[in-house]
Amino acid sequence: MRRIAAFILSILCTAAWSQNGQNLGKDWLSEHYTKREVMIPMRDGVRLYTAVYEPSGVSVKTPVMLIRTPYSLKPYGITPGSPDGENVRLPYGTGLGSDVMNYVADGYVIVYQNVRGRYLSEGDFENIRPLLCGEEGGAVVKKDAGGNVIADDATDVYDTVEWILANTENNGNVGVKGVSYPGFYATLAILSRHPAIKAVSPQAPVTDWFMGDDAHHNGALCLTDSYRFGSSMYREDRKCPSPKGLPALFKSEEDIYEYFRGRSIKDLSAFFGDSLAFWSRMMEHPDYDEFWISRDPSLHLSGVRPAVMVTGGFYDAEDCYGAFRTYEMIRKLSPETELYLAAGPWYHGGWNSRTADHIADAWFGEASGAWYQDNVEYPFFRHYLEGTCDAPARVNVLPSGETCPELMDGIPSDGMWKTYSEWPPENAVYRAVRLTPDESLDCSEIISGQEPRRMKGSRSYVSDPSCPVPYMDIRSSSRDRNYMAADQSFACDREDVLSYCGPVLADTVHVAGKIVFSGEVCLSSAYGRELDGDIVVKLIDVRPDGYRMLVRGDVMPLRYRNGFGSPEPVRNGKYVSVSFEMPEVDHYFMPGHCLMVQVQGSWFPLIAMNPQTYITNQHEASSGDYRPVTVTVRAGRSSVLLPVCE
Ligand code: PG9
Repeated sequence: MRRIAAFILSILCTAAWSQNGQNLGKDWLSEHYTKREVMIPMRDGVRLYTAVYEPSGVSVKTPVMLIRTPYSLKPYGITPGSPDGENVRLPYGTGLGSDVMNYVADGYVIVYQNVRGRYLSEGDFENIRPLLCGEEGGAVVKKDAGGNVIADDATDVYDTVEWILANTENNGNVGVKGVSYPGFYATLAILSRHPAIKAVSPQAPVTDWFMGDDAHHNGALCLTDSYRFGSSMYREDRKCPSPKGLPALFKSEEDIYEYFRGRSIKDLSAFFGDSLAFWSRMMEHPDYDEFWISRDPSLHLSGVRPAVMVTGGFYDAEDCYGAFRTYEMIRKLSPETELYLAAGPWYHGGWNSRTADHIADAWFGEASGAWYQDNVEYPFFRHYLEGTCDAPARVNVLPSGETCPELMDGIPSDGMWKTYSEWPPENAVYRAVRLTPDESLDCSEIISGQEPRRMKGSRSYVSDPSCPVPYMDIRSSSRDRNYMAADQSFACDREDVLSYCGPVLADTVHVAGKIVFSGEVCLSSAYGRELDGDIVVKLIDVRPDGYRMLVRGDVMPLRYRNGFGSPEPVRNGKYVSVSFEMPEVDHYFMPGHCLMVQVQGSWFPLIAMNPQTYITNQHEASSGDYRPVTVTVRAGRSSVLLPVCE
């Protein structure tokens, strides 16, 4: 019923001029839009390449939708240094993403801009540039001690919005959105504090590359992503503006498991030499220090004036962390903000696909991206930029659940999307599933009537750097995003993976919120007193068809058990306590399924292999430092804490 109402609402909200954003063709675009390419001057004189798509023949002034990106905006119709381009009729290469078509249909001014230092934009690119202009944003032009004008990714937004307001027909209201790295720049748009920016949607935003996005998880290096994709994305060494990007420094079509196995980070770094400055800086900052803290924009999200809709995917292999971190920090630092969350069982950017309906062999019932675009994001921006349409619910979540294609009707009976009053849901209560001295998982806190077990003992595995646990059961030359919901059966057969399986569920167990591991582990080795190791914990949904679906997994280096900025060795043979959080889920463990937990010492080469002997800077470990350790997990005192919705 709710969906029918939402559909009717979306029809009623549609202005006469608009039409279903998805039915726009090249003829319509050519008749209704022109494109011009301009170089917009920033306060320090640097000019940024900007593609401006403007409606023609509209009688009303419409809002602006701004997207800022480090990625290509080809086709580029102007050359470096040339004067601004002429107004040309579409479909000159269009370049309008499918995710803006609802706004195009309503005649918005659509603006795409390359950030400073990328492609035809002038200036120097800096990865996740710290906020330099201060908490008050870009309203005041400031100078540094040397008398140089201070410009950053927030002041660039401020100057760009000033230009747009003065040089296009618009209603004075600006929306900003972006996925991934463009999501980072959407967050910086909030921090520009420009008063015309009324609504912002950071989507899977790059937020903290040490704690959980792209480059590291809890300080453990995401090897394949950083080394492979980073060898192009991290580059900051271009000589001049160009319509072409810088090529990747690392190219290999070899299977990544075999390529990286046995290679120390020191050896891998030697391949780059000084050619990849950001990689070198990462290697010089192995722990959570000012280098990383200064690059987390979420720390500045107080006094947020625009409405904000954070969008994220539970199965996003790149910036799942960034979405929920951004939402959490605005809730904490800026409680007065009109804050929204949209989340679903999506891969990275999956909500922008109108047809995607699964990841790996986990199905989520329908092409949820279409529903999200038309009934969640679109009303959000229209409400705040046009003053029409009711705003969507504050929290819009599509849970994952029964995921066997042939059992699609197993999706939670109370409908697909849930509009909680807050996130995490207020009725979620943490319950422990406890690791036992055998292969069972004690779920007595969750399953009524089951008696808790008295427990002693432990289980052990040998974590051997020469034969690390694969993150996925495939051979591939790149990291496969499907790992986030892949079948973990391959790991069940390994002796260096501890699997704990609970009883078959008679009732649904609904888990919504962060997953927490808390345990006691002991490392022992013949190779020295001071050790280190990674604990990888995976929460798994065992389906009746035998598919062991990963619901959430993450890694925690034991060196950071007492603080990410204060690494400590683990004494050989001594138990230590370790607790860590894993990003939010919303998952229904259906009747007939089982809860499973796996614990292992590597997740390779998604995550770099820990040398397992303690090195002050683990990235400087030589091949001889990589040694096997025996990991013992104490039963009874090691648990996974689940936020169970009662
Ligand atoms: N978040 C993605 C990424 C950026 C930079 C390095 C690695 C990954 C992305 O923006 O696509």
